[in-house]
Amino acid sequence: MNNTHYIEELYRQWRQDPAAVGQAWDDYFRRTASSPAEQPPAQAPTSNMAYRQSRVDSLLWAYRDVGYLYAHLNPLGGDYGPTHDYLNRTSPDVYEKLTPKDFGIAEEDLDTVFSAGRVMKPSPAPLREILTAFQETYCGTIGVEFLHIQDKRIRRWLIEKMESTRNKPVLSAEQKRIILNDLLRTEALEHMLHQAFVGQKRFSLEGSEAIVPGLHFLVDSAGRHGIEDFVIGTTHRGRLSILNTILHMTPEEIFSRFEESFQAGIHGGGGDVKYHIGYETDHTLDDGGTVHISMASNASHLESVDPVVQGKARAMQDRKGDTERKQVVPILLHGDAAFSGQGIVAETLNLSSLPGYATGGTIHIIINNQIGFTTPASEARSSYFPTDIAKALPVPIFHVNGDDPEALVYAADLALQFRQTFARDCVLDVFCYRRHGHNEADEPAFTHPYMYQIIAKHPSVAALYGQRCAEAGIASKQEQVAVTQEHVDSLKQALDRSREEPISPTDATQGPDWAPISGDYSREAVDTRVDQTTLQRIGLHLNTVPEGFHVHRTLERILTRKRSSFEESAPVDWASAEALAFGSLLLEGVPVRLSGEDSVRGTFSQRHLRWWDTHSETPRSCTPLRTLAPEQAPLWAFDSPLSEFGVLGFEYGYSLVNPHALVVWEAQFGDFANGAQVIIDNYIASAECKWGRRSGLVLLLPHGNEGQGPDHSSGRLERFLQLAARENMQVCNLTTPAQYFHALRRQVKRCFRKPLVVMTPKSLLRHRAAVSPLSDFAQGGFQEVLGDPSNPAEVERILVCSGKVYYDLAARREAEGRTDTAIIRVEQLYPFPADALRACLDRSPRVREVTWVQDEPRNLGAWTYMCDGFARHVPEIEIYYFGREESACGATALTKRFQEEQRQLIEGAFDPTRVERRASNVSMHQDTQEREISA
Ligand SMILES: Cc1ncc(C[n+]2csc(CCOP(=O)(O)OP(=O)(O)O)c2C)c(N)n1
Ligand SMILES: [Mg+2]
Repeated sequence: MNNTHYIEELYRQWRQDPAAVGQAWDDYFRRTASSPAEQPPAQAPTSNMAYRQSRVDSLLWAYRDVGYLYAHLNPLGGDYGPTHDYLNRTSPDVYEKLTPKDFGIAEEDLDTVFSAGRVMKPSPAPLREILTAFQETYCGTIGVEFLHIQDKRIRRWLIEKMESTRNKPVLSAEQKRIILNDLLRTEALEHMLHQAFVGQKRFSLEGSEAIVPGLHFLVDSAGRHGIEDFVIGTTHRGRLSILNTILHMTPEEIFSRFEESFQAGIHGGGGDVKYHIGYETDHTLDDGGTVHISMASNASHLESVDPVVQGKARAMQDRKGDTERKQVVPILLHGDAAFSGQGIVAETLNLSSLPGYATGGTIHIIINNQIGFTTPASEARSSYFPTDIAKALPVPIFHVNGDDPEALVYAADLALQFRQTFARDCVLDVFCYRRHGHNEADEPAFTHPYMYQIIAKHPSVAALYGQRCAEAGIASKQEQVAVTQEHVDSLKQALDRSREEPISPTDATQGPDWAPISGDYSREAVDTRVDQTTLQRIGLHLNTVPEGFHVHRTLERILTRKRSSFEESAPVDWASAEALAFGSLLLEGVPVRLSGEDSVRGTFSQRHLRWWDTHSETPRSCTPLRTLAPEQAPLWAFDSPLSEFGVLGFEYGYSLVNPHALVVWEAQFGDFANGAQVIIDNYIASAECKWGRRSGLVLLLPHGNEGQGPDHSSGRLERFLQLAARENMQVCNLTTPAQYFHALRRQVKRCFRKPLVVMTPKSLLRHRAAVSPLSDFAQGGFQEVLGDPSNPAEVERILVCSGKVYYDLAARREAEGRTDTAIIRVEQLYPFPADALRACLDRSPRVREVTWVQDEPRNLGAWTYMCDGFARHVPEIEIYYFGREESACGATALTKRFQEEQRQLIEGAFDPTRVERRASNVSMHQDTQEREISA
């Protein structure tokens, strides 16, 4: 069969069934729409055409698959290791090569006409032309990884977008001038800071300045995409330039921060370094509209702000009712070393599409300067690119040469389109370099002389782009010099002005929602009561299974029991108290958000916020707290992924934006909260002091030495108490359901917000005595200290304790029929309840000493804190310790040993001879001889 016959035959088949001839010929025949014999292609295919087209198809697919390996990504070029093997670990031969020969395509076929697929133009066309098009698309200054995406709709969408544009921007002269101006302006600012504040840390953006026009075009496109808010989280690198160019912080303010010439004592705390500060602005768009841009304050701990930004964005979306999550867009900037090195990145990526945490997609921008402080890429990661971790998600990764700002502008736009279309993250890996050392006092040539020789000779991003613009007639060299001079002059004037009249830091506000609740900590009581009828109504609703719904038999028994106890106004247990707090708040219009590992059911099967129908053949559930009343506030309750750092960071971020919701994070066991220690130390405890950021977040940490071993016994109360200062948060160890109820309600009823850390019970969830009469919910309120009703005239000794040990002590006292010992419970440990304690102790004026009893080992729990607290706040009372000896692991896992320890603890507490009287509240160091119980 000759060529014409071959095509005629295909054409005949196509007329009968277009699908029979394959995509390429289908396209071709559709376009020619008449007999190919009448309009033969320039070069007709030869006899084994179908096979050869399949080889071409394979080669073209390989471009899509691994084209990025051959893209021109590294601005430092071949001299500094070829892009495709810059890790220098393996021979380039291990990667698929994109040569026709490697795909069994003969040299002569370069001029044969083949199909290039549905999208790419020209097609059909000589292979030579097709390959040029693919080379441009996949191996230019953008390399894209997208074939790890399983969803064929996403793949098709990307192919369509990329092949129809050849991954090239179409920018007007005006747009190019904007890019140039951004680069010149950024360079001028960086140089000015360098000269004016020699050696001061600013973490220069030089080498990665393309980030600025990239971000600029991104925020400028807000109107087109219906975006109202961008929430940015960024790193140290280039933050000051970004603050100036994108968030419009004036140079005067930036300079004043370097001079530290403003009034000291921000937020009553020490403030923070300038490259951690948050800021916000209303950015004006071309059409006259505005987009709000906020940058989150962040701790030095790289990437720790990632989940915080997600939480903020989610809360903003919830506040706006942005259910499609298209109006609020998070942008995260990362360093290359941090992105691949910090586990929180993976945790945050994993949140991205979960029902409780999705934000509709984040634009990730990696400033891939090929180094982390002194550590080269080859020692920073085991993956090829720093972004490989993101391939866990079905999202594209665009690697972009940072010397081509137009490519970044294009890729950023595509990323945003992708995000708005698929509600997924998108990753931009900006391949660049770091012109100077890690910071301005750092010498990079100690460790990277070779790299820095290349960098020294490498023209700046602005210089290279300026050259391009000059050649294209966009802006002449002279014009560029004039623009730079203008920037420099205006910066000089700003510097002079800032020296004459320093600008105090104008940190971002927390938003108008905070206005009514921006008071300082106060002990003033708030009304947290709920009338008994409402409580009963809530209680009955929450324990009534809807008609036709079948809950698990065990749950049914529990619900029946609880229902009748509400009917009879019987005492209420812990889980019901929590449900009453949630339910009453929801009815009062306060949204409640609870998340934690297995929190919806409850780790201890105590909560059951959502019921599942055991008879239904398809999953069917109901959440009674959502159906209390039509006008109630929303309940958002989610089982979190198995993450502490990420999820707590998220909930913290959420609480920053929505102070009118009760936002609660629960650890599975309190012990696991230490996986989120960075969020606890560097945000929850210190954000107000550093950045004036307030939060009413609640942490529930199941706590108690109950024989479950070292890692299931402690919410690490001592750590929170050590972090407590200047009324930065509230730390509670509660013992009654009513106290818990009032503490939760108090949290959103006050005119201020402070984080609330609650050590929550485990065995007390089902302890007969750990119940509260319904009247305690309808009357009174939270009490910092629970006194003892014993007859003061009989009291000879006072035990002070906190948490579950109270019930053990009380049971022993009752068993012994003792009336000479009072037991006082400290429910709120911080802020220190000096007045409440004194009021309880003063009931027994004869007793001027107390014994602190705790079930945590001596080095843990509240002992050292209480010892110091008594000395400082209640010096008239001596306090002694009785409890376990110190322990390096916190708790025993051996049941018998635990029981023996516990027996000694409870018996010994009532034996005054066991407690040696020493002035232990004067100094812990003096009383190491003190007798303690020994296990
Ligand atoms: C969790 C954490 N560990 C260590 C540091 C100290 N540190 C600050 S910047 C930096 C290097 C970061 O490298 P990279 O992420 O590539 O960003 P670059 O500075 O290159 O822009 C290190 C180790 C830190 N800030 N946070
Ligand atoms: Mg780096």
